[in-house]
Amino acid sequence: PAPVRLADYRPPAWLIESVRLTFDLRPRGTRVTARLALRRNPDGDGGPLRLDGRNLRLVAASVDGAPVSPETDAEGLTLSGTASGAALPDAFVWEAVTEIDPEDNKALEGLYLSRGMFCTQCEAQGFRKITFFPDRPDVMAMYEVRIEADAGSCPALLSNGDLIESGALPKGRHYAVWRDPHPKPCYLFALVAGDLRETRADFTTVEGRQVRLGVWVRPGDEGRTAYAMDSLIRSMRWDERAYGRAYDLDVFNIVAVDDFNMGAMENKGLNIFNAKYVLASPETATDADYARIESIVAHEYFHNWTGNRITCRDWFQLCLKEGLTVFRDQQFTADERSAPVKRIEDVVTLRARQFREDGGPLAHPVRPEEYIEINNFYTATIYEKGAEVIGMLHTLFGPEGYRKALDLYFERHDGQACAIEDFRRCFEDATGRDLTQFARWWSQAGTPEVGVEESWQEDGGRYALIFRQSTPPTPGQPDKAPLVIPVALGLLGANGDDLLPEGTRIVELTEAETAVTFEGLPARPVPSLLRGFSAPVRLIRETSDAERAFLMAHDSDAFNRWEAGRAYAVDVALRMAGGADADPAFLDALDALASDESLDPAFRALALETPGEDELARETFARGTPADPQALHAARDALRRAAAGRMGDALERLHREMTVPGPYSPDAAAAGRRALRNRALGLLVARGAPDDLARAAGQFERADNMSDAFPALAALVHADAPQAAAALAAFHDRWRDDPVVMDKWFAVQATAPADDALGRVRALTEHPLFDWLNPNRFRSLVGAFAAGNPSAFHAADGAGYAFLADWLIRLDAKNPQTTARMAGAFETWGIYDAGRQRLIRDQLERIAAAPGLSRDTGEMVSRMLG
Ligand code: HT7
Ligand code: ZN
Repeated sequence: PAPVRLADYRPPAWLIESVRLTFDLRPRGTRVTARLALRRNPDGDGGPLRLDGRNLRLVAASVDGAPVSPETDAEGLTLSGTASGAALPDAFVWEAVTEIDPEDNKALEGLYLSRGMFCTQCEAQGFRKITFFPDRPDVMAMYEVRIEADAGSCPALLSNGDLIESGALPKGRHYAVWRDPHPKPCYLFALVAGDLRETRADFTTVEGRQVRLGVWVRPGDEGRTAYAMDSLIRSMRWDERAYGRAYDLDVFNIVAVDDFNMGAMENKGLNIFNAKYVLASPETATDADYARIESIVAHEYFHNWTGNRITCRDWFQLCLKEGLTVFRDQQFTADERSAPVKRIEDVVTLRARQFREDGGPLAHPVRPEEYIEINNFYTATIYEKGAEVIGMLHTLFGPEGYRKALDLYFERHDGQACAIEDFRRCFEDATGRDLTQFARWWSQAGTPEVGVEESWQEDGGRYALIFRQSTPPTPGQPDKAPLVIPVALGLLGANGDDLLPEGTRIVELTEAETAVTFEGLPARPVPSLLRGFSAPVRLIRETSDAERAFLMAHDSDAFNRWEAGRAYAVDVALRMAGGADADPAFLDALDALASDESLDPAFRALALETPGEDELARETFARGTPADPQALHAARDALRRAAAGRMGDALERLHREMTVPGPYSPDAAAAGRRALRNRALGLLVARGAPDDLARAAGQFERADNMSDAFPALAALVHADAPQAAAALAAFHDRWRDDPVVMDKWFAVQATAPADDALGRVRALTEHPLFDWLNPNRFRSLVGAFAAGNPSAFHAADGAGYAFLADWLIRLDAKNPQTTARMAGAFETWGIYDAGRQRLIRDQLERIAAAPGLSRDTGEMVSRMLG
């Protein structure tokens, strides 16, 4: 298929004033009547009416009431004139009846059935699977939606906006009519119909609007909605306070759905969520689950202004809504919980997902310039690097400058479909600064590298830092230009005090080489660079173990304190993979940090986290050697054993003392204590003495909440402890009817690095609860194995690769979106030895040759093959 290009953007030929949809819902033959009031766009090209449509059966069509027979093809229809052969008038009413089959829709795009519940997913281009329509985000219209369904199986009928009418119909059916007064693109349309129970709350906005909030779930799940509702209310208040943005409808509904390709969807007034990101109770959800629910609820709510009120002109502008909204949800979590802990977590994710993507064959700019399938561009680069770009604007202009620019953006562009240039201009107009060079962050792919050299002259206390930036070539972009890189830095004296009067200074790198000089320092300082990870770059600097230990102990910037420990841990693990012993000085420094009671337990838990095998593999490659997954796995294990051996007493104490009295609460302080306690448990189990295993088994047995139970189960299973089988059986027996919890059961086994790991995973694919058409379940087994069990997935005989490829080929025929996303497990093929590279490429070629391969997976595979 030919790519769609940003350079080819043209305004729509036709605009839509209003949309009236009627759904006659039936599992096997839903009829959709669409009435569109169309008007020629004076800025358009004057062409015929082209409507997108896929997998639709056109039953009838008319123009101003007169039947027409437009030409249809696989991608839609074209209407050149009226039934009488006359040219189309400049404004007319198009009406079409189409028939679709929700039950057969396993791609989960458009209208589909999820365990008897009708549900839609229209972003990015799912609306064209519901009716013929100009399916592009710059066509915005007001919607009125009438839903008719069986009253017994579908008592709840929901759509966007406000409910204006409902009632009974003959033959046990009923109807509801919803009207959304805000013009929106069709990707924000939503409909849900099913047997759902509502948890209600009332919210009064700062502007005095009374809003009815609802969280809708399956009967039986009502007891698990409280945290999502609480998160929603806190998000609404926060957006009023932090951005001056209030909610704008009388209803806001969230619905939990079992079958869902992604996390959640911000449809106007009717957010649809993967059930996994709504449902939580102390017994079923871990602290990490609670935190994830909070941030996803916030993210989707924040889209109401950044995405819905101001939307994207075209899909190349996706980062305009996603990067900005991720940045906003990160700010929210930082405010609600701990800012340094949140920053560390975000950087861990950024490196694990985005740096990985940026360093491989799937690298692309934050604003891509072409795509074959837009669903393949809901990536870490668009989301996470997109958020980093906004974060750098926040750093460069400070909170006041940032807020002024955002206020201007909302004022100037409310109700519009915008491009990155519109957003950038708001910053330029609000601050007076030209952002031409900064804009390269949106157009240039790849992770910039910043090399640092130092010089020191005793005489005059003169210290200089020379920064050299470069960005490696990426597919389609061999040459890169210098970026604007804000580097937050501090200088530490011998006793650990900050030497700069302002503590942290922001230095802007704009050239390939930038020198910064400091005068009058009492002694050679220790630099603390890129504080708070002020830019998404790889910092490259010769440093010593002693300096890292010093920063771990003294840096006033919490992020860099953690960063020094992480970089030191990576070095030690890689030296161990090369045959060295664990460095005792590192273990001492780690012990000191983990035992420092002046520090937040959540921070200490992060400091105790061992770098992952994928991180170690990519770092090995960055240092010039192909990664050996089994050697890295062994080295990581050895490091954990050594840490547990050295820190045993401290870890036992942490495990004993970091308990949380009273009933379970998901608040950040309690979660932080549990995180530290569980980190200690994990290391103790790595030590592997019978007492250590018994400690984990005891925690599992006594646990009255999932945050205690699951880490204990994971420790036992991953250590292949004798107690693991009984614990897995008990967990299975208790939770077999609960899909969200059972996903954990599959995932914990899929990620266990046993010798026969693949055999165990294969056996689990035969388990009666392995429903491969459910994306959560598929991800929890096949996806978790490929992404979370590196030593088994990268087995030298290639069996792990063949297993994944088999499943991707099978799933692709049903659900291309989830398949294409998971194919990214192969994206790091270039960091391994020639043998593994060959084996991976063989599987990619096998997938590419599969008959009927989807456009989604085809694009991913061909980009990976290069
Ligand atoms: N804007 C949404 C992204 C999305 C999506 C969600 C569910 C299923 C398919 C989807 N395609 C795109 C989610 C978000 O970023 O908030
Ligand atoms: Zn989003």
